[in-house]
Amino acid sequence: MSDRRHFIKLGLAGTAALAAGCTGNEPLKDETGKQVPAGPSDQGPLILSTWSHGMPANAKAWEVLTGGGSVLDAVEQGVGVVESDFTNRSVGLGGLPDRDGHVTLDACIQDHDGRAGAVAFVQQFEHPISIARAIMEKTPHVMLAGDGAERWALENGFSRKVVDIPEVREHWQEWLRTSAYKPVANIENHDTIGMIAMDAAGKLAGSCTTSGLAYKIHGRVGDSPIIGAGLFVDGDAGAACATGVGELVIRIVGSHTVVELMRQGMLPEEACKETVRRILHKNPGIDGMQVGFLALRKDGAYGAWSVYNGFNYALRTREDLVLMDAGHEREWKG
Ligand code: SD4
Repeated sequence: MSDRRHFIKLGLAGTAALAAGCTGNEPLKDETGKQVPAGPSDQGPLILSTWSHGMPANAKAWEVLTGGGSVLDAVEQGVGVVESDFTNRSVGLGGLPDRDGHVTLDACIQDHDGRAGAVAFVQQFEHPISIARAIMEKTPHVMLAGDGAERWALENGFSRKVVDIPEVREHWQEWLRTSAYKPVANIENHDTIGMIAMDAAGKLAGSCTTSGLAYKIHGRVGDSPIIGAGLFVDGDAGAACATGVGELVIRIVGSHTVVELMRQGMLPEEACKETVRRILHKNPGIDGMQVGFLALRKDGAYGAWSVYNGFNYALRTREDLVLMDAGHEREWKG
């Protein structure tokens, strides 16, 4: 299925609808009416991002790529749009805080050749994804965390940004009344952005950025800044990113697993499905915890799969501009 080519023509109506906040496009469907993630695309750049906030992120990444930027520039600046959207409660400084009331951010980036940068547990920076890239390009390390990462960022041209959002504070104060902690990611709209992209020459890159699970223990780091867990890119095989309860993803090094399965010949959707099934096999008791994977094979084939319904992803190619529903293992009934 995923080897077939399905294109949606992006006409003026679609563009206008996108500006108005929706695509106006029908999802890609096969002859039985089933929605299909399709590829490969030999039509030029291809950008995939998790969730509906992937639409504006993809738009920016597309602008960067078609304006002559590199695929690494595209995945950095693409997710940067969502980091700067302070109405977003799961990415960037507008995110929900940890149980002590601090918004702590995680991000990582990786290029075609596997070079990688990551930042974890940082506060008061608008663009953790750009700090991650700077760590990759300017240090001999892959990841910096906490105070040290903040100090390094300040010494390397990044500035603090303090954002106080009354709605977020009230939400946290409300949470404090019970302090009940049950991470039901995505079902509660707590949605990381992961982006994986390919340029016209077939070069891959990926990025991932999040404020992490709401009301986590102060100091907790999820999968999103961990290369191999929240994101993995290997230009020889493909790229993958993850969203959902990070602990479940870290334990099986999820994104790396997806890429390795594609390397062994699986279609992207099959690789995501197999990885989701491995999580369910290892954690039979999970209830309501979402995990989703999004994958791009080196030839442009792509696919996604999640534990529960509700996970969607944004696709941008020359002809496609659409939000797709991922396939899933289980129905979430709320
Ligand atoms: C985390 N994976 O911190 C992130 C949260 C997330 O959709 O992706 N939510 O565990």
